[in-house]
Amino acid sequence: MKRCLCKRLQGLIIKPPSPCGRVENTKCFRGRVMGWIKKVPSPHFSIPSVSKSACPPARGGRLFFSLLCQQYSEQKDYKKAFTLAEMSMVLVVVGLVIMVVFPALTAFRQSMQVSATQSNLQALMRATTAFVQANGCLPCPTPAATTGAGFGRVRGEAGGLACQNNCTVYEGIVPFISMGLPQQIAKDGWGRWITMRVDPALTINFGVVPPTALCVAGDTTPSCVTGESRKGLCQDGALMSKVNRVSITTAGGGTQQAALLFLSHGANGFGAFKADPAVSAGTNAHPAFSGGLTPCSATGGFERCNANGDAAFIEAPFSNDPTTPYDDVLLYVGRDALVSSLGNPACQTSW
Ligand SMILES: [Ca+2]
Ligand SMILES: [Ca+2]
Repeated sequence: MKRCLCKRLQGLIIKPPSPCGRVENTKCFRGRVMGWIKKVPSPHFSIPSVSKSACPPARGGRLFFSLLCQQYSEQKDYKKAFTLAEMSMVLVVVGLVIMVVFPALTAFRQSMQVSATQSNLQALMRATTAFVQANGCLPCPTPAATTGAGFGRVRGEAGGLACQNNCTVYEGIVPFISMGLPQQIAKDGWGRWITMRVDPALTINFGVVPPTALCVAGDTTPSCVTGESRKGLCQDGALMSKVNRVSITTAGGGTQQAALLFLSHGANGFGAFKADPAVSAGTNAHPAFSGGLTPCSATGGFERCNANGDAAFIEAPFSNDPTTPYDDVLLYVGRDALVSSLGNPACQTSW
């Protein structure tokens, strides 16, 4: 209200035919009466000296209101500045807010990344089950060094079959295109490729699930042994190859075998493939670990064990020990659990 009143009053005061402009005219009034009222100018507002001869005649009461308005404006300008004490208090408050909010935001973001990772791992497992049901084999991983149109497809082949009885690699990135998935599902919550490992014996085409006839000469071997009623995934475990069969050892616990494993290398990303279809082959192998990390052994260096390319993996509790950290996230399934998920418990045998 006060400011509005001032503007209106100034509008009445500053009128032609003064030879000065609007602002200069106000300064003229101010300069003329400064001596009359003995008022000391604000140090925050410089008032130029004005010759009384250059100023128009004063207009009584309007001059008084003009001075009030200008002083009010000076006070407003003064209040816009902060003192050192005020700035210190603001900085302290901002610091406290950051101390409280930033850790909470960081924890929330990490929680979301872990949740996204687990969600993607579950989605991959469900998609694999559907792939097996539709094609009769586990999908072979895409070699991490694949480039071009084969990237994201089984065996890294653009025009290949779903089941070709032999994988080019047993460990690689998820063939998300062949599995009908968007690319982001093949990555974890930190944006890195999820590693996929399969049992080679279960990537062989075993046809219909469950089998409906005896194996005969000419059927695919070794998934089908002549005379055997069980084929492929349903084959007698004693007749199946155990070469490169996936095993997972729980730190301080036992070891179990798996048909399939998906592995996120966690927040630190140690060992994650750096696959990129745009780069040349040979540059996408498991990246080197940072120096000083404990080598893979039965007692430590478990993340190295999960990125050394062999079929043995370790599942351990979280650790932020700088020499032997562990934040990997694993999801795996045994053969019997897989065939059960397909609705074929009759396929279960010793394995
Ligand atoms: Ca890790
Ligand atoms: Ca390994």
